[in-house]
Amino acid sequence: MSSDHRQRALQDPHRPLYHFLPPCMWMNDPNGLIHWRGQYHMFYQYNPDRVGFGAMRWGHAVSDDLAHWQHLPVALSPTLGGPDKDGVYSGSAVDDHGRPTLIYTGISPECQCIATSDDDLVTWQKYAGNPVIPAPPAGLAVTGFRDPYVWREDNGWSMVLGSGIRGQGGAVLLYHSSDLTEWTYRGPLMAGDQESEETWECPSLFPLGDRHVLLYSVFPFTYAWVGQYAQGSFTPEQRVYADWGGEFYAAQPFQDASGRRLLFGWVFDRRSDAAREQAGWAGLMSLPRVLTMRDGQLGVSAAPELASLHEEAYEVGAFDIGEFTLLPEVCWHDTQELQAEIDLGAAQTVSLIIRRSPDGEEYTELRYDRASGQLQWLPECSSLDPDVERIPREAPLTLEPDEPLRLQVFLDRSVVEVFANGQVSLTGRIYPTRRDSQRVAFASEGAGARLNSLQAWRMQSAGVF
Ligand code: DQQ
Repeated sequence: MSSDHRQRALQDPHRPLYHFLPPCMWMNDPNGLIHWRGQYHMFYQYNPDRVGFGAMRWGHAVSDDLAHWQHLPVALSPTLGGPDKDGVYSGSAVDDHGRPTLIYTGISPECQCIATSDDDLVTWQKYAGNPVIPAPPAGLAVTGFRDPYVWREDNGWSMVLGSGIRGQGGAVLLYHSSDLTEWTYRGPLMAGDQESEETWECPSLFPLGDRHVLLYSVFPFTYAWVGQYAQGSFTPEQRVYADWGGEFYAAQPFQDASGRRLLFGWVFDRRSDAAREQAGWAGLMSLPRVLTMRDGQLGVSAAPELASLHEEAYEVGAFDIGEFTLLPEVCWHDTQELQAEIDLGAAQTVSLIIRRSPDGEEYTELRYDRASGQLQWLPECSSLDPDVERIPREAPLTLEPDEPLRLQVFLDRSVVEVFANGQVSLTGRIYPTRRDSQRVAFASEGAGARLNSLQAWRMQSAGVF
């Protein structure tokens, strides 16, 4: 980690303030998420050598409230001559009868390893018998073999591994163990249908309400199968995105002491390699989300603890939205949470417009389209920088006849996270070039859309800037 990069990162106007990220350089996947003795521990893929991928370490941070974070020393680094000599890739954490244990992938070749800690997760000892799973099952032609996610089951441990079977498609492999060191292959839990041979990365399986959810990632999306799981067999019912934006990847769930199923994902960048190097950093962690299951539908909302980041509050009274209303200049920031409740009336579309320059040269639009029932992310005009990728996305959002549209929008400089009606989330990146691209506006097509309320808070730093 160089002080040049750190200086550049500190000066970058696009670097978020209340999302978790390392001081500079590169991060990707969340790893080993665990709620341990009242504190949230987050590990993550980290490369302090360059603003790009490389010999990966596990960075480490801790939080009392999921909102404010503190950096801890790097937890795992490659060991010369060891099975992880070329990188410590993604994995998970478990509480093994009071002993914190990490399960992760070593590479070249891919194999699974474990490490334990005796001092509340700060220093880690790699198991002398690593790798605990040295190679893929005999006779299985795999495209990948990584990212162990482990949970307690049947007086022992189950593991899903990200894989793909040649000629067949991406796959999730299931293993079982009684002691975390001896593992037995149980078969593919799920395999693709030749849609693509790409490895299904970072899988996880967990119960939620009366269903199970199987998550996996194929760049750039994290997918979620909702289905039923019993005795080592998963019956899929419906596949959705874990987040409907295009920059949320390798998401990992975990359960906290209250029983909530929380989710973090890696939010990656949409600017060029040269721009990242110049900025001194790339990659950040999403805000924590709470997953829910309602009538077989996966739901998501922002963790309520994020309210502890609120600073100054602002409120805008109700008004009829009309064709276009630019709100007065007063209170808009690039680090802000907005909560809007909108009655659609007879309108066909209604839009919340953020990060708008006064003359409308730059802006980002979030539009609900009633006919298609889609919440649309429209970043085409979000930046005047021609090198920034701007990809529209949409999320299905079903509103009951009198149900208002409820948007919770987190702006953190280049990061936007949107949560709608407890149903969907949509994460996106924007890189406005103008300092005055701060304004908020509403627009609608058709009659009768009304803003019932708009609350906004300036957000304080997560403590890791
Ligand atoms: N990133 C990790 C892999 C995983 C991929 C390495 C997903 O273990 O498959 O950083 O982003």
